[in-house]
Amino acid sequence: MTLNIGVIGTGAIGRDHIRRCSQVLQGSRVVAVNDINRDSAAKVVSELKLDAKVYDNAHDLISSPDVQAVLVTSWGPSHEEFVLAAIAAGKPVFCEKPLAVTARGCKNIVDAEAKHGKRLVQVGFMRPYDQGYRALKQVLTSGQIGEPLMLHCAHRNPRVGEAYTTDMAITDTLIHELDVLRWLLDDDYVSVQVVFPRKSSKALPHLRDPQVVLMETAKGTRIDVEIFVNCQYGYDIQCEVVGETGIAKLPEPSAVQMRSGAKLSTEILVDWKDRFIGAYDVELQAFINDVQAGKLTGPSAWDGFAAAVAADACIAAQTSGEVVPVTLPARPGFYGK
Ligand code: NAI
Ligand code: ISE
Repeated sequence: MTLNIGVIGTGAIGRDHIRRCSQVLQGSRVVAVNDINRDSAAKVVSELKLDAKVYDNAHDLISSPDVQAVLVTSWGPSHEEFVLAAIAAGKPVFCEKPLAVTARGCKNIVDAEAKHGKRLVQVGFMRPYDQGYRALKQVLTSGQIGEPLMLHCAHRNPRVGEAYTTDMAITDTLIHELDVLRWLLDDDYVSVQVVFPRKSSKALPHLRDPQVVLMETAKGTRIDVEIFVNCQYGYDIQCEVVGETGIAKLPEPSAVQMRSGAKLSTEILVDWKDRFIGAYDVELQAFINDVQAGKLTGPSAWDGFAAAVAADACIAAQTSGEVVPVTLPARPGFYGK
């Protein structure tokens, strides 16, 4: 059976997910699109030669009998509304991160999904599907470096647009580390602190950039994450785990090693679309397969909530400069162990 998908938000990642659901993955087609910028939606339909209807209202798309599953790829503040509407319609929904921009918004989704009685939500946390992160987790699980003591991470973007704000460095950017490090370490956060180094002259006037987030986990592991969204040189994701008996680093993306002009060099990617292209394909194929099998197994609304609880604490820490506790309630049985 081919899964008929409706997509809300036809911008950068929405268009990329439409491309993969239409041209790369198995078992799906895009039959409906919506965007507050209608021209953007219409342009995607014509350029990707979709047999899809442009809906002027996202809720009409969600309720349409032609739509069997929903992809939410609009701006973060709109996610809660559309995910709740998909749950109310009883339709599986893949929501790009963040699930909602606050923990409260995520909890509203968790409560609605639990009331519905069956998992309908997968969150677009793609890093656990990335081959490099999976290889890193395998090293930790095998015990080759002993227990993880410290992690040194960096999340660097070459630049961001004018709409990007200091708190988005947490809710839109660090949210990836907040999710993947819980998965990598099988652990949760107990406190966070945010420090601001010297501001880069390349950062827009309103933006405090870079930031360093310091976290402690329940098992006592200490994590530092550098968030630098105007680094200029490329799109660079780093994760180094310091264990009791060794060190394990996230592999660099595969790139040809060049020797020319008296230089030894490898290219650095500049776009998240390319850095995690494999993981995006795998996460969405898993969503399609799970919907067809009747059981979602990917990153859940609880994962979205857990990351948002830590993100809320980071936002508070940005202002206070203090160490802020992170209090995550026990995971409901509905979401497994
Ligand atoms: P974008 O600005 O390129 O595209 C967003 C689109 O959504 C725009 O066309 C906008 O008109 C539309 N939109 C906004 N609010 C809407 C509403 N209420 N109803 C209908 N359409 C609406 O943004 P981008 O970069 O594609 O990001 C979209 C979402 O995807 C964000 O939540 C972002 O965090 C996430 N994202 C995830 C990535 C990942 O690595 N998993 C990478 C990039 C974005
Ligand atoms: C963007 O929304 C993403 O999710 C990218 O993966 C991240 O690197 C970027 O900072 C976000 O703005």
